[in-house]
Amino acid sequence: MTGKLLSVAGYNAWLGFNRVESSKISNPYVDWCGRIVAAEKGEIFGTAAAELTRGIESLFGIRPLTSESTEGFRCITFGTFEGGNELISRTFGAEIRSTIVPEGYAIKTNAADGCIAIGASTASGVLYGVFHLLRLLGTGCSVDKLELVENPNNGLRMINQWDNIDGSIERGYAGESIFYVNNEITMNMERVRDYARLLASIGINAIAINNVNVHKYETMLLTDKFLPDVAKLADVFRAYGIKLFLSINFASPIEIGGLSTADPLDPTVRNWWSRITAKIYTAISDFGGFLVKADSENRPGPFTYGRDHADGSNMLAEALQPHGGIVIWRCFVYNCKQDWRDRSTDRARAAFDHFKPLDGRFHDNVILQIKNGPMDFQVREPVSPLFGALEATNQVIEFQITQEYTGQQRHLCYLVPQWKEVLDFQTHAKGGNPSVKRIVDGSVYGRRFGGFAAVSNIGNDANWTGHLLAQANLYGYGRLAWNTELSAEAIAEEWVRLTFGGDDRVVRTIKGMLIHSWSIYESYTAPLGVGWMVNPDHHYGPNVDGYEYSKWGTYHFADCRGVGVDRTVKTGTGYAGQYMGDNAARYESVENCPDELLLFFHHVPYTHVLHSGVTVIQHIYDSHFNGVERAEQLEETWSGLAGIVNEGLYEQVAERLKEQAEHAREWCDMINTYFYRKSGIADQLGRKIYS
Ligand code: GCV
Repeated sequence: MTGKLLSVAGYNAWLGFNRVESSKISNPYVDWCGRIVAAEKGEIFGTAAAELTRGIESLFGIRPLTSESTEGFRCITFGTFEGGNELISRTFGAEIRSTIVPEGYAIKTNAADGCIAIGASTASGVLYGVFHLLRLLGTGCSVDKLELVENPNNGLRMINQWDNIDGSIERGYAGESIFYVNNEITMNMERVRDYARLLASIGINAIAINNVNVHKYETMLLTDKFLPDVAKLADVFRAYGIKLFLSINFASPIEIGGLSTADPLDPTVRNWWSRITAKIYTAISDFGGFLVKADSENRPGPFTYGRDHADGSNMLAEALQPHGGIVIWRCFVYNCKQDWRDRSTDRARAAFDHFKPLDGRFHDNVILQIKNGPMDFQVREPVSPLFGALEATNQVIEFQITQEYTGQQRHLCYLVPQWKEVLDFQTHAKGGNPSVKRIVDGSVYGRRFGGFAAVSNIGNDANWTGHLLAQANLYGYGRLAWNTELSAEAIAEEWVRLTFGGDDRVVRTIKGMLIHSWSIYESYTAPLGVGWMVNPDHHYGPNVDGYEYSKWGTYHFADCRGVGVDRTVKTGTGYAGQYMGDNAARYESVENCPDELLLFFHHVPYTHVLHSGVTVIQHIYDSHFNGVERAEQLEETWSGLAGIVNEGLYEQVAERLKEQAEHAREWCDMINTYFYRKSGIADQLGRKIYS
């Protein structure tokens, strides 16, 4: 199957390494690439050699010789500092070695010894270095004078699969699961391996392979029925330096253990978890640990027993601790039955209200996983106020690569600019101004664990992500998790070059489309921080009052007088007060609140004048009409690449952009009509808003 897929445009993603025309090959390139010198044995070293060989073959059409010495020829060599490779020892002195953390690496062109050397202190570091060199070769960089050191900013760089064992994927928009089919683990390990390659090439080092909503049957993944096959998946990922985690059901002791309770303080429950955990480690000696969604959206959790989230997570942490495992516990906890007529309760407050009081009570091997915003991966939300507020707790930030609320991979929405904004947000924590990225990497509070997690956007579609350009989000997530200083533009450019080749016009055009796409999508779907105007359950398409948890009300509170949610301390839900220092003051004030979040924090009349100089209602009309025009332009811009980019790739994108433009018109009609009816105020420019 994979053989067939390999020929499908997009399957190789950014690892396709388009052939460099022979006339363009400079001799030094081929000189360096004719030989690989590597002496160390081990699975990940084998992966590194295979990837380097495959990349070079694909780029230059030559198969490098692999040997343990140079035999007088130029070569690429890799190895660990202590691994006995003389070229590595000669190239990297003690000073460089001391700057490299376990997964980091150094690459240097050593002219004297005739090698390009990749040195690291671990096999994983070597593999990441090999992928870096391939990236340089694939984007046409000179390798004659390389001298670089790379260390990851984040220790944990994780992917969460929301795959169900029946083969479906919750919020998946690119086909079915590559892990499960018909209530079994797939035996198509080739496809899983190809996914592992993609992930390792962007620095991912952990994966949870099943949905956080663990239903009864999925609970069985912890049992003998499935563990041997789970272990096979772990084997595939191990060869790429990726640890496997399982999402668990908090009520497992009842569901599969035959106990009458899952109370985390009950000794029989604690023993049960210790036993089952030990069994998992017998099957998978380097098992990563558990990912947990508890007391959220009808999932069981410690609240049933009058316990809190520290009690729940610490119980699991104790079971994992002897084996070196960790618990990743999600903070997505809110009352989904909330009555929106009661304006004093606010879903946005929930994560902070639940977890801030528990700061300091979590074991050392518990990590809290916090969604980037207080709600749920909307097109625009403020940053979660928990970042910076938790001083004595390990934490990772959770992003959603799968585009649940951002166009479901039918619309183009490059999310890296959004993630950059979140990561660069200044928290005012610790009496200073550390950004979110420095909180989640663990450096501000000196935490043991930190990093990124994100919900994957892949499925078994031949091009992995449905919308080909959505591959840029997966690529960008990994690159950013590794290096939070990379710009959204630099990541986009790298991805375009690797995927489509180096033609300047192609690079400029696609990069431009990616960079503007979030703002385009926002402009016709989510004005001024209002989200949730989507159809219930599947969350695709416009429906202003449609969201299923808007019990008896809406998430935007539009009425004839105005729109927006009052989240101020003075007159609203008090959410603005969860921020620190100037942030709290800025959001509290209707004058100082940034336009793009105004309706998230304030209920204002339609005639309220924004910093931009136009009224709220006029902004809603303008942004929707402009959004449609810009979506149409995307289609037009792409058509300029017909005959220039690979036809298979071209067609896939053209079809999606056509749908996007049509659909943007529907959004525009629905939203503008709704607000015209509510406000009774017509568009000042006389455009037709009532169709
Ligand atoms: C996995 C949102 C999604 C759910 C998802 C949940 C979560 O509510 O709509 O499908 O469940 O987030 O993050 O747990």
